[in-house]
Amino acid sequence: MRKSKEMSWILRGALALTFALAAFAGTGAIAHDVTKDGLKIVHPWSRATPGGVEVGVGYLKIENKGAEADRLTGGTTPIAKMLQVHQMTMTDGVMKMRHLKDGLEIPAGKTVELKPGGNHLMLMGLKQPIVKGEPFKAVLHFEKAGDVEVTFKVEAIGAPSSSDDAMEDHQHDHGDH
Ligand SMILES: [Cu+2]
Repeated sequence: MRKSKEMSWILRGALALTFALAAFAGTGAIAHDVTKDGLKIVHPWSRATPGGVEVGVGYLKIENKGAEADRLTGGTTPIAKMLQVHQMTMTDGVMKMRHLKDGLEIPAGKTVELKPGGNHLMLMGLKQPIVKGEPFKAVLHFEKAGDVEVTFKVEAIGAPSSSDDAMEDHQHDHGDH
């Protein structure tokens, strides 16, 4: 009798754990693509920052399915003082970044990718560290489409890439970039 009662508690425990894991997996895979006025913002992601660092990065893909070009001019986020669009260029082996004050063109029918080693969003004056696994919100400003609210998924410090698919999430903690 006593033994079967124990068994039933173990089963209940296992069942509760299964549900908890299912719920966790549900929130872990962030389906956070946003579409507005023909612009599709695909998988915004960022990297965790070491303590004391005041800048962070943001990457995403923008698909312009509309008939007109638009421009990504910048944005805002509660976690930093500024969110700017930066261009990355390589001149004689020296990497330089430049604030694109007039924004980045998103041509009609084209996909523009902001990615490591290329154009990116720069968060300046971080008010708090960016923490792996803790998404943050931001509003992107487009010349024509206006404000678009997005959520950035946060990968490890130095992560070279990111994926929406939890099964393909590998650990990249070696910090080279
Ligand atoms: Cu930058």
